[in-house]
Formats: sequence, structure tokens, C-alpha cells
Amino acid sequence: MGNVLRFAILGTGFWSRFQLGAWQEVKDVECIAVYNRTRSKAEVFASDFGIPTVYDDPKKLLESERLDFVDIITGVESHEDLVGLAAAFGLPVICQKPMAPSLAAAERMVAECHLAGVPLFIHENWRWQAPIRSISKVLAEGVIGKPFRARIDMISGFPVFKNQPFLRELRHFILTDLGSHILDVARFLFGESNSLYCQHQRMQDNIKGENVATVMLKTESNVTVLCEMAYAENYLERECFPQTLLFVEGDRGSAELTPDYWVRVTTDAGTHAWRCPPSRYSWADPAYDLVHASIVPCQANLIAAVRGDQAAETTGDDNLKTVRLVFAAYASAESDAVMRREQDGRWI
Ligand code: 89V
Repeated sequence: MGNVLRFAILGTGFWSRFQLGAWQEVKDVECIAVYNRTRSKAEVFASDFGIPTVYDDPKKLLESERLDFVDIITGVESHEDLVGLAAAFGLPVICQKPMAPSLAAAERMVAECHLAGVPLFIHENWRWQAPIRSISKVLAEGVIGKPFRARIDMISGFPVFKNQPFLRELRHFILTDLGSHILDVARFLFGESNSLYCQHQRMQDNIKGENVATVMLKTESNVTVLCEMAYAENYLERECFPQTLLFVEGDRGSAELTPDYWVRVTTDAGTHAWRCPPSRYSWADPAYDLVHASIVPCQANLIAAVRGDQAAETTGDDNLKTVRLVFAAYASAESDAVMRREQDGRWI
């Protein structure tokens, strides 16, 4: 590979603009082509960002362009085919979360990339948010001792369907769209879980899937983690979108993420508080600053792995564990039962 890595973006919807904006912050990568099934959309995107070539056939793109990796930012239902195509061309592939519309599809994608010998990375940015990284450092340094219980909340009345109308059509909504992030944060902060219980509800008529969910996890290291999620367009005194609020209890203190990016750590020395606001980028939508800013370190980590300089945090293998949690949560809610993780990582 040369110094500048050449890549193509597959999919030019709402999120692609921000991922491309973030790629501009990461050194030595160049987007040289874009694909969208609706050619006119790809053309608008390419002209906005000065990308030289446009395709409405992903195979033609891969046949015609000399690439170092591809970045798939299409709807979830096309991920498996496009990842398979990139793997057939021997290209490292970054795929947007959620990895796949079913656990079986995610397993096939991971297996196919292994078979082809190409690295698969999942674009899972939530854990890269500045306040979440700050909390993870507090936990790793043992400041609050051994954590025994945590609450991870993302309860919002933000009108998510305005910018992402396709979310209304998902039969599996909040646990795949937001649960993928929140359950990944639970894994990132507290490790793998052994048991899980979930309840979910659909609290809006004009959407297909559930928009409220609660998942309770028991981790291998004995932390009880309660994850509460809602995109309910409900009435909240203080809207914090897109902040994740957190409360962790340890045997020597507690740590919190509170509104306006405040981290607060309480030990017998008192409460120490500091703010972790996101970086502001001109290409980011101010309503999503925290999320959009987290794309930059996420992509920096993935590209370092494409170069072979550093391990990626969110490989296909790693993210499969998050996907398993998401679908174990659906299975739990459907059967109103506690799910348990087997030795091989599957949930029953
Ligand atoms: O990041 C995402 O997955 C977005 C949103 C923040 C709206 O959940 O879909």
C-alpha cells in the first residue's frame, strides 16, 4: 500500500456526509469514488465533496478502481452483499453498524471475510465519545474501586425520524439502531455478560419497530448493568440528545456522566467534576456534535488497523459479540425469559 490510502464510499445517505467529513480529519486517506444505487444521489454527493468518480453498480466500481479499502455506509439490508463483494475483491472493509439485519447474516459476514482473508471492521463510533472515554479511564485506573452496578441511559425525545426516515420502517428498531451502540458501550466498559433480560415496547403508532427498551445484563465480573433506551418523542424537561448518561457504583466510589458533558467522580476525597465536551467540526451537524465528533477517533483507529499499525477495537469478530447481545435481547423480550451465554458465545 502507498502512503495515501485510496478508498470508495458505498452509500451516500445522511450519515455518509459525516463519515466523509471525519475522513478529512484523518491523515493520508482519499475518497476516489462513490456508489449509490440512485445515481443522481451519488452525483450530488460527489460534486459536493469533489470526488472524481460515481457509480450505480458497486461491482463495476470495484472492478474499475484501484482501492486500499472500502467504507460501506448503506442501509443494513445491503451490508451482507456489499461486504461479500469487497471480500471477493480482497479488500479490507469497513461496514456501518448495525452489522446486519439478523445474527445469522452477521455470522456469515464474519465467516466470509475470514475465508477470504480480508479484515472486516465495524464502524461503531459510540464508545469513542469523549465523555465515555473519560469514564473508561476512571474505571481502568481503579479510582472508584471495583464496579458492582451501572446504569447506561439514552432516553430521548429527539425527532430521529426527521433525518433518518428509514428508521420508521425497521421491524427491529431501537435495539438495533441504538441498542447496538449502548450494548457495545456496556461491553467496552464492563466486559462480556453471562446473562441478559430485556423488555421492549412500541410507543408510537407511525413506526414499525419498538422505540423503548430496557436491557439488564450481569457481567462475567459481576457487574449488574441496566441499559435504558427510548426514542419516544416524549416530553422531557431536559433533552440531552445525543448524550448517554451513566451512573457507575464501585466499592470505593461512584462515577457519573451527567447532562452537558459533565463527568463526576465521588470518592472519600469528595466529588471531582470536569467537562468533556466534543470537538466542534465545521462539517458536523451541531445537533449531533457528540456523535459526529466520535467518528474521527473511530475512523483513526480503524485506518491504523488497515495500515497494520494498531489493533482495531471494533473488528467484525468483536462486534459480533454486540450483535449477539442485540438479538439475545429480542429473544428475551419475545419469550419473557432470561437468556444465558454458552461457552461458544451463543445465547440460549
Ligand atoms: O448513531 C446512530 O446510530 C443514529 C442515532 C444517533 C440517531 O441513533 O442512528
